[in-house]
Formats: sequence, structure tokens, C-alpha cells
Amino acid sequence: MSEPLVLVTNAGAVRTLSLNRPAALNSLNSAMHAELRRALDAAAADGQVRALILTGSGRGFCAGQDLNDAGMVPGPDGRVDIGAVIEANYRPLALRIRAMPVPVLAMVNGVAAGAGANLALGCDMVIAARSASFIQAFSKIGLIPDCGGTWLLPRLVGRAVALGLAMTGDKLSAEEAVQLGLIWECVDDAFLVDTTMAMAQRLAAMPIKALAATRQALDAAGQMDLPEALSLEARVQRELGHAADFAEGVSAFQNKRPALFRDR
Ligand code: T3D
Repeated sequence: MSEPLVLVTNAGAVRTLSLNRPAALNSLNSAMHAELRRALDAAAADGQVRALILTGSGRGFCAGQDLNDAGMVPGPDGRVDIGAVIEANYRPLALRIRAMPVPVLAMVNGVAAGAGANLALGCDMVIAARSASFIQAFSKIGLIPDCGGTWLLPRLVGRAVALGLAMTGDKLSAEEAVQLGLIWECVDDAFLVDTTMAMAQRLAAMPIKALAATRQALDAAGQMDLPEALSLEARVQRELGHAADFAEGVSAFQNKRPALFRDR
């Protein structure tokens, strides 16, 4: 039997998905996309899962599109329809990550290039090994950033830096990525797993319904003026204020006890 293209492991309420084509730096082919979609859907549907970690097997995180995938072979007219690949694979991937009902952490263990970089950057929190790197490799093969990169990069680091990264395709070290505000944290390689797992466990114990709503509200507010954003905040707070986690959080505070959050 062939190896799964996405390894799934659980540690308490934290599920880890590991992209698993290490010999090709976990570059994404159509089969891996399909497995990843299934794994994300399964995690979203499983009430036991309260945080998700996305990482790579071997020395890389993900080198983006598998440039040897059958989908890349030119059709009879001699042209490859990359737009179709984006619609079929990258659009659903980027949207799924952004719609997960639980916090999603990218544990970047090595190089994250092309769509692999933007897959990581689309997660809620990115923790990278000091030896990891981020490369907007698209310009080197005549493409633009995808997997949400055109939307994510200027929001994360501003237009000037986003354009610099995207146009040069230069490798950014994990430390530089932290300095630019592109990612949350960079740690020595030996501490990557423990640090990321500790953060995932910490988030899993929080009111995750509110954490997911925080992501949605921040994303939505980026397109709004202040009055609209305030209306959005009122709508979301009204809903969360009726949820059990809010009652639990307030009760725990008043009674000076740890809260036990269960909403999802
Ligand atoms: O359909 C579409 O195209 C639309 C979607 C586009 C989205 C994209 O992601 S476009 C960008 C695609 N990715 C790239 O252009 C990155 C290509 N890879 C690299 O530039 C380098 O491999 C890295 C900088 C990422 C790492 O360099 P290094 O020196 O650490 O490793 P390496 O020796 O280059 O790679 C190791 C192996 O992985 C090697 O295989 P081999 O020779 O040992 O059998 C290499 O061919 C393979 N590999 C790396 N990246 C890819 C890949 N194989 C297929 N596709 C890859 N993207």
C-alpha cells in the first residue's frame, strides 16, 4: 500500500496534518490536494479537534505546486491551463484554511516556497524553525503569487515589502520573516515541535468559537470603514454573548476558577 500523502496524528485536542512527499519537499500534486481537503474537512467536522497544526515531513515544509505533476503537462493545444489548477486546488485549499472552526497553526519546519509559503501564511499563527525560509518563488517561473498570496502579503507586510518579496522571489529567513511581521515566531529547530504544540494546546483550551470569529472579523474588517466594522463587532459580540463560552468565562472569572470552554 502506498504511503498517505497527508499524515494525521492527534495529541489530545490538537490534530496535526503533515504533508508527506518529503523527497519532493512536499510539493503539492493533485492527489495531495485531494487528501489535504479531506483531512481538513474531517478535522472541521470532528468535535474533539480544537486546534490544528499544519506541517511538512522531512526537511521541507512545502515547495508549492509540484512542477512535475500530470496537471502541469500541456494539453493538445500545447498550453497548460494553470487557472484551472488554481480553481480546482488552490482556491478550495485557501478558503478551507480560512474557514476552519478551530485555530490553525503552521509549523514551518523547512523551506516554504511558492504556494507552500502562502499556504503557511494563510494560517492563523505561523511558527517557524530558525533554519526555515519563505520564498515567493512565482516570479522566477513567470507567475504571480497565488494560494491567496496577492491578498495576504500586502495585508501582512504592506505593499512595498509585499511587492519586493513577490518581484524578487528572494529567500527570506525565518528570523527576517519575524522582523517583517510576516510570521508570529521563530524558534531554534530543536524546540519547534514543543513550542508549536504548546501554543496549539493553549489555544485549544481557549474559547475557540471566539477565536475563529476573531479571524473572520479581522479578515472582513479589512474591507470595511470604521462604522461598518463597528456594526460587524456588534453583530458578532451579540452572537458570542449568547454562547455558553461567554457565560463560562464570566462565571470562571467571578468565581476565581479556571474556565472550561466547550463551544466550537
Ligand atoms: O499549476 C500551477 O503551477 C499553479 C500553481 C502554482 C503555485 C506554485 O507554487 S508556483 C511555484 C512552484 N514552486 C517552485 O517554483 C519552487 C521550486 N523549488 C525550488 O526552487 C527549490 O527546490 C527550493 C528553493 C524550494 C529548495 O531548494 P533545495 O536546494 O533545498 O532543494 P532541491 O534540491 O531544489 O529540491 C529537492 C528535491 O525536491 C528535488 O528533487 P530531486 O532532484 O532530489 O529528485 C527537487 O526537484 C524537488 N522539488 C523541489 N521543489 C519542487 C520539487 N519537485 C517538484 N515540484 C516542486 N515545486
